[in-house]
Amino acid sequence: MTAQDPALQPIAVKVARNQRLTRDDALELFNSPDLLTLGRLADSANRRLNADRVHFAANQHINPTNVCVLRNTCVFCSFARMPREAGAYTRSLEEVFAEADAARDNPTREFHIVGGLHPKLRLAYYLDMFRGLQQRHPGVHIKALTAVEVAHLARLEHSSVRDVLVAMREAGVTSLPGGGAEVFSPAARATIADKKLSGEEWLAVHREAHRLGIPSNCTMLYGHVETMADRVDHLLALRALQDETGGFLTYIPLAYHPDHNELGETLGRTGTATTGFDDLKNIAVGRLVLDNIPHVKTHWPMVTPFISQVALTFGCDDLEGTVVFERVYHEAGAGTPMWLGYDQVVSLIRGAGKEPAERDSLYHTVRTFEDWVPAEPAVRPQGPEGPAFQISHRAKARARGQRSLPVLSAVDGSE
Ligand code: V47
Repeated sequence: MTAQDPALQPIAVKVARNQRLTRDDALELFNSPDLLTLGRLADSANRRLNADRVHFAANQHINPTNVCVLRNTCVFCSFARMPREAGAYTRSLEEVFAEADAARDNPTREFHIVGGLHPKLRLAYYLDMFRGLQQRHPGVHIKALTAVEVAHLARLEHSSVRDVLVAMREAGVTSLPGGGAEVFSPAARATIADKKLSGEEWLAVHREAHRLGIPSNCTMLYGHVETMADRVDHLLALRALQDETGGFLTYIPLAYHPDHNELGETLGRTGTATTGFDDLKNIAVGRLVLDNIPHVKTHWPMVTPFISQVALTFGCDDLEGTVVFERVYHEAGAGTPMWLGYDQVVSLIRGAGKEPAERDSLYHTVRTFEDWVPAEPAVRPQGPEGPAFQISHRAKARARGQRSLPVLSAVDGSE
């Protein structure tokens, strides 16, 4: 393969030979403007691992609380609230179970449960939630609590991370989501998430989970104050832990959204998100550097379904699923729908010339689509003006003023 950017030529040779890339190689990749070569290299690396198959999960997001002790120090986050701040909420277990009952009308196979670091919600609340969900929805996997939440619960309980993880596993948790990693660079972390657990501590929680047989995902938040070297060192730290444990299932680059948060205002970036160019580059470089992580996932709520579809030929083999309902990025100004229909996800994957495969949280294939006929014709997912976009403009305007959770009109029908 000939690279247009000559600096990529030696890397192309290594990729063809399936050789590990160095720190300098990874820097060249991030610094190169030759996006199509990056895409072709990452596509060939992905094909070696996953052929034409693209997985997706029929999943439901549950955010039990947005109250977070890091509200004032994680300046990139638009989701968190102080306990008495307008828009703060904490769900009772009955409310969580009622929300999860929506799963009965959807082909849900995964609950994705993350929230704030509540100062008073104890481990027992979460364990009762997991047990209750398992009892009510025995076929649905539970992917729950970021490393940050696990470490917070261990502190609240005067317990160890290991004991919290064991209790979570016994209550039905099958894997950990990859959030909270942000970017490990101490300098960038001091700017965007000063009081959050350090990169080393984040890695230590995942190491412990992997030792206990709990697989996990990993992420990197990009597009804020991080340097290219920060991105590379973050990926190398993930790769090193994967060499040690083999416990990461998928890597998900997360595109920073600057609306309704202090960092966006400080940077003067309100209303502008990452570029499609950088979104695709992060997918491609992630695939090339993380040679030991089996999957790379594109998170369409952040980068749009259109970029996610293109990402499938830039090294990505997993398209974030139905995502009923996404709140964290929509609080930060994401203009994407709050969910996609099952058939829309399958159509997006098919439309990229790939073979869709529905999976569970652990990447077991649960359905393939050789003889599939869409229930509805393939549709272009609607943007802010369409009915699939469920945050009303009135609610959004309110949220802008007072950081309150936008109303989900499909849920409460109030707007
Ligand atoms: O850690 C918060 C990010 C993460 C913003 O494991 C923001 O399958 C952009 O854990 N702009 C939580 N990002 C989300 C998460 C996740 C998401 C998708 C898939 C998986 C998985 C896990 O959301 C946080 C942070 O990195 N985040 N605020 C923002 N303004």
